Amino acid sequence: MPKPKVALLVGSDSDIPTMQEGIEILKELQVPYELHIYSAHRTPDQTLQFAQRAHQEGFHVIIAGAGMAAHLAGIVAAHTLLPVIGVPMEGKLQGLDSLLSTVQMPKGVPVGTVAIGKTGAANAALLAAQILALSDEELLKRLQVYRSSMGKEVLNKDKKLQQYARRFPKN
Ligand code: RP5
Repeated sequence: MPKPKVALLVGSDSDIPTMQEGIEILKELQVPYELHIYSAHRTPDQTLQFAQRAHQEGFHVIIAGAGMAAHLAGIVAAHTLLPVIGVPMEGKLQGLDSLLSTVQMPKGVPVGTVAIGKTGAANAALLAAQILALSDEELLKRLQVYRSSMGKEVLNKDKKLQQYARRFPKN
């Protein structure tokens, strides 16, 4: 098993069901990952240590998901030059609090922020895979399959819709 290049961090175990959406995609794309619970506020020292060591540990991308005053992605980004993808969790205020505290980074320390909740977790995983695919031809092929099967699914739905419309015309 190759060493994981994607680190998934969540601020609490309560964030894991949301992050699971991304985990499933990484599994499907055969991207090894490591999942950790690190909180910017409850375990600040361990969070910092992880961020500082992540590059030398062999990670290439970090996905960090947290809710409420979601400082996890930002604090990690401040301590590494690896790309950090922030996933705002949908805990309170429908996730708007997390979205703003993840996305509103000051100039100089970027956090690539995705959508709130499960959609964001899924897109974070895909984005991480796309970054890795820049130097992994096999992963690129798996991503191409993922994209085209997504397109086929939509076209199939449209086909069924058109069949239904023909069977039950409005007039
Ligand atoms: C944040 O506070 C976590 O990322 C989580 O989304 C939220 C609530 O945490 P718990 O109280 O459920 O542990 O730090």
